[in-house]
Amino acid sequence: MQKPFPARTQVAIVGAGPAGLTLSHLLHLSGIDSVVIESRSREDVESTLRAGVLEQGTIDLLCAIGAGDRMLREGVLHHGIELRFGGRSHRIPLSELAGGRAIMLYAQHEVIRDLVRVRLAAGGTVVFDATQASIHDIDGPRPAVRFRHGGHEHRIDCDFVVGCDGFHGVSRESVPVAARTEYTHTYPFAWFGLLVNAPRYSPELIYARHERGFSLVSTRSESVQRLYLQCDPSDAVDQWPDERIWAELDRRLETTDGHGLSRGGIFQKGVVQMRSFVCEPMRFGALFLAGDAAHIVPPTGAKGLNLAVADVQLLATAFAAYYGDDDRAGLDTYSAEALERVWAVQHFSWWMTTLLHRFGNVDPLEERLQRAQLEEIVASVPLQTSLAERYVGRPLKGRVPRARLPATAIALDA
Ligand code: RFL
Ligand code: PHB
Repeated sequence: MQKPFPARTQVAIVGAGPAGLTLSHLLHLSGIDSVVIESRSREDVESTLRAGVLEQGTIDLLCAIGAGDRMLREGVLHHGIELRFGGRSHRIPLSELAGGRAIMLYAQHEVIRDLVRVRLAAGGTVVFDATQASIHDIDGPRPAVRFRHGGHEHRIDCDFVVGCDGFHGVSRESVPVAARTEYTHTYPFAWFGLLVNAPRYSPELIYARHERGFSLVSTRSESVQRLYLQCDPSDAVDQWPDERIWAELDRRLETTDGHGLSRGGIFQKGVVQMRSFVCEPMRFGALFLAGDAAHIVPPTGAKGLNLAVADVQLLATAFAAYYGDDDRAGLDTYSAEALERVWAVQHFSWWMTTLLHRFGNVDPLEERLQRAQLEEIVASVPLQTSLAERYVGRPLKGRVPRARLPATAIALDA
């Protein structure tokens, strides 16, 4: 049953993805009211398959705000990744090179389920099935969000609106075209993603570069595995019958010692487009943008969700200073500070993508250069350290209003 929602709140948040839900809970822990307005149903939001890799900063934040218990029980901490090319695998020891920091394999929809549960248990208001949201008066005295719910029109007045409604949401479009600059790049390839009923293929993620294209071996649990392979952006799911998928993965993941993937039952298939996108600035008047609403990265670096969480932690800290101490500085610098991380992560995601994928009509020179770069990385501790530090992610900026003590990689591992 939908909880009745107020006619006024301090911060109206559009979108109940990782950004919107985390922000709402961070604000609650600082004593700030918010309402989250979500166009889809709770069931839909809690079952959409997307990310799998959480950075150390995201792990710590989820634990600190009281949304990490199930993740600690069911997620799996990883301390390294494999780069595979030329028929050989090379381990990058992430934790060893990045000061003990690690990554967690835990599905995004499980993070969402945990955040929704924590929000509702704390008395938070998340309005699911709220359609036709529109944002009003963001450069005037009465900012508001309007939407339809239960057959009626509603309006929630607020001090600020935060657009956490993803790449296709309404928030970014509410900023006048002349007031924003958008940078975009669409890659000439996509990922074909699948879920397979099979035991774990590998103790750590495998990022494989091959003349036939990129592939990635990831995991969801002991019995469900997540695999991706580079495909054409125009490919339809039915162009990839199971036999073609397995044959392609066998070739792309082949090692000189003949290690192959055991066949499992494929129960989910989908094509993921690859794009780099940034909208600047991330604030216009009373409207702030966070997460995919402001930026998109190709998934090779496993960064989108983590970047969304980094944005909202920064923003929640700024709201806490504003409401607690009447200090506007954090709100005024939010866009510039967030964009600094955004561009660094954009660069890493683009770099990982260009390092590992096959581009259109392969230029033999480019292919040799790609191989040379990979060989250099696996032979150089400083280059691996740079990769490891960027892969596990920088510490998050801002204060976390703690619901409980954060778990560190070291404590988690004990
Ligand atoms: P989301 O998750 O898109 O949530 C936006 C929410 O807003 C709602 N919405 C609206 N609500 C009200 N009114 C409207 N007009 C609305 N329009 C939209 C939507 O229904 C939705 O619930 O954005 P957010 O919160 O910024 O989070 C971003 C992440 O979801 C995204 O960056 C990641 O999934 C990216 N990503 C990965 N990120 C990682 O950090 N690690 C990974 O391992 C990783 N793997 C991936 C990924 C994304 C993938 N795909 C499918 C693009 C793997 C894949 C395959
Ligand atoms: C995933 O498990 O879905 C996953 C892992 C690593 C990536 C992207 C996605 O780089």
